[in-house]
Amino acid sequence: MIPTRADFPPGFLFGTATSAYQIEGAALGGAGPCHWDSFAATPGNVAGAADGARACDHLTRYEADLDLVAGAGFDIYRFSTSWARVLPGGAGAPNPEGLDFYDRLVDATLARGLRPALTLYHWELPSALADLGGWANRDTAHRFADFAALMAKRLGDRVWSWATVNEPFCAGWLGHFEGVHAPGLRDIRATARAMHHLALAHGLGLAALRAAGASEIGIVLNFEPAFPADPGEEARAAALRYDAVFNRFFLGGVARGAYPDLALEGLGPYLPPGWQADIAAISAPIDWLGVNYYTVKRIAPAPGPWPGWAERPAPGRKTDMGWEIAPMALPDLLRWISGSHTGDLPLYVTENGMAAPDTVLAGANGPEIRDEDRIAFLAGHLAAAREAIAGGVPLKGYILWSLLDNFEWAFGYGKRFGLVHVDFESLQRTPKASYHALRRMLQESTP
Ligand code: IFM
Repeated sequence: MIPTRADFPPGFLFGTATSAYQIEGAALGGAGPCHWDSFAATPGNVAGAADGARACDHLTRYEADLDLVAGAGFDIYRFSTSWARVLPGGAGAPNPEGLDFYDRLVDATLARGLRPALTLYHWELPSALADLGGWANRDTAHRFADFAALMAKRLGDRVWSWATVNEPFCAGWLGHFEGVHAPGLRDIRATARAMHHLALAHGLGLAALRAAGASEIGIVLNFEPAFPADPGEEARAAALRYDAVFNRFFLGGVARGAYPDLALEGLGPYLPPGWQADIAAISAPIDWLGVNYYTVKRIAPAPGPWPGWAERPAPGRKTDMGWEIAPMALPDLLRWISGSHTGDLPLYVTENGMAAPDTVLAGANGPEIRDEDRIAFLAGHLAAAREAIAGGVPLKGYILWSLLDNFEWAFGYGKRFGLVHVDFESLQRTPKASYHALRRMLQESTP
């Protein structure tokens, strides 16, 4: 059973999240090209040769989509702003249509009594900056700070909270080391530089937001607790390396002013000269930390050069992504983050949810999606959040991924994370059973 609001401390906030490229329609509204457009246009990169050109057409349907957020009784709407929509050339002249869109979106969010939680960068790097080396080029971090200042100037009087970067691990490591995200590189030197410059972008963006008078500024990091796949020493060492790169690189930089030694073992030789001088900006105080949590990993050693790890198949129940369902690891993760890195800093679960096959049934009053598996997933994770709070973690809110089925990056449109089903032919939205279950839970009492 899903816990009720009354099971959480007074003032605890609930929200749902989306991101620009995944829902807006990147070809609409005068947006410039971004590196996800060209990654998707390259054969073999995205399932079904899909792209974000139309996505959910949120650009024109945002009012109805916000009605769904408010209709469920959420407190927060977490969304991101497309850098390429606002600055089609990455820098220079803004696209007035793009700025106007985010202006209207924030106003429409507020008009429904929702708190707008804005993430500046959720991966759509303008192609003009990608052409100059993208995140491997230090200058990109400075251009990001300019973008942050522009957005704060325009929206700073109304946005409730700001996140600089979403999941820099994905943009840095998956995009430059594993090649499964834009820009699709497999190069350790580019990886080290991209990871550091993403951290620097956070630091410079944070300073730019503060200088523009914005408040409630944080960063959103993703975490995957890593367990050795067998009892051997080599598996233990491989899991520790995975943990250092995935879970502790950005957290260490931001919260402790230090990248972990186990990550520096591999990445250190390729970091840009003088990187240490950037650590002060990277570790400047933030107001909250966002924790994205989906799963855990079972790690085995692998032959070959650093990092020498391999993921083993998940045991037990899995989501449609093949991700192990592990709510029981969430309380320990949150306790570890606050206990060892962030102390009293407010934490938010900024993403949690599952992809499910979601069969559409013909109900008496129209299509129905009985996603009982998603309801069970959410119930388990909300119970885990309660356990963390009871254990003293300063967890202040819980945001579900995602409002809508959307463009799931390299998986195209085949993996459905939404509380609301989207028919990608007609673009019709249909709230799933999980949406209705949450609506009942959220409306039982108000914060
Ligand atoms: O869809 C993504 C999102 O863009 C970032 N966090 C994880 C989600 C599910 O894979």
